[in-house]
Amino acid sequence: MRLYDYVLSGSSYKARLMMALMGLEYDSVAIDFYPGGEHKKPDFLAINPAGTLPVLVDGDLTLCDTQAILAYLARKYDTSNQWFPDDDPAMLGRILQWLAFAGRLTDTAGAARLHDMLGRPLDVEAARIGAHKALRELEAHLTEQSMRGAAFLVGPEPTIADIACFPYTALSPDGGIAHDDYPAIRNWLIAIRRLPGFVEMPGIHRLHDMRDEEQA
Ligand SMILES: N[C@@H](CCC(=O)N[C@@H](CS)C(=O)NCC(=O)O)C(=O)O
Repeated sequence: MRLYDYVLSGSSYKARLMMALMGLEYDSVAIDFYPGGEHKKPDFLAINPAGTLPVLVDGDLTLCDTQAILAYLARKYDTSNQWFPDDDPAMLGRILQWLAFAGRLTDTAGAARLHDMLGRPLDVEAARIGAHKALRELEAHLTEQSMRGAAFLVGPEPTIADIACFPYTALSPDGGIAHDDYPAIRNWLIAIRRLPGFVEMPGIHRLHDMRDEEQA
């Protein structure tokens, strides 16, 4: 498999994280998103006319939407049927709902981050208001989940819904959107960072549980 990738892209990181958690090998093709703007140049537009990252190529298949990439990887390569279960219509519906919600996070928190980090023109206050509205919804849902004893978005195990929503939630302080008012979100971010196989990106570090080492 080949992933067209940019190290600071939260969307590309969703695909990298999913493949790491599933133990999948792939080749990364680094695209000079900034400052080169390579994703808007003809060679890349021939691969993805939308000019967005990431793009996954697996044999004859080219996928250009991040959430579609997560769904494909899980259905094709997840032998445990954990990441995108295929036997429960209600769970399918809930997961798809969170994949759509992930798009809202990209368009609000992700956009504010591009504004603050790369100087993208944007009504950044409107983006931050939209991001906080989304995070309040996420906080309320995760609070209910934790009362049910579920650490993740749709149940006790993580699914592609968590992977889709994780990066732009975790990175939102880069766009001026703090996590202070969202304790359930902070716990969820920790639960994901604790998953076996978790990989970092700049701005999202692995959770190093020092207590065991300190006691040793
Ligand atoms: N709906 C797309 C959006 C992905 C997206 O926004 N990717 C960003 C990088 S994180 C991008 O390529 N944006 C193009 C740009 O801002 O020029 C998806 O989920 O795949």
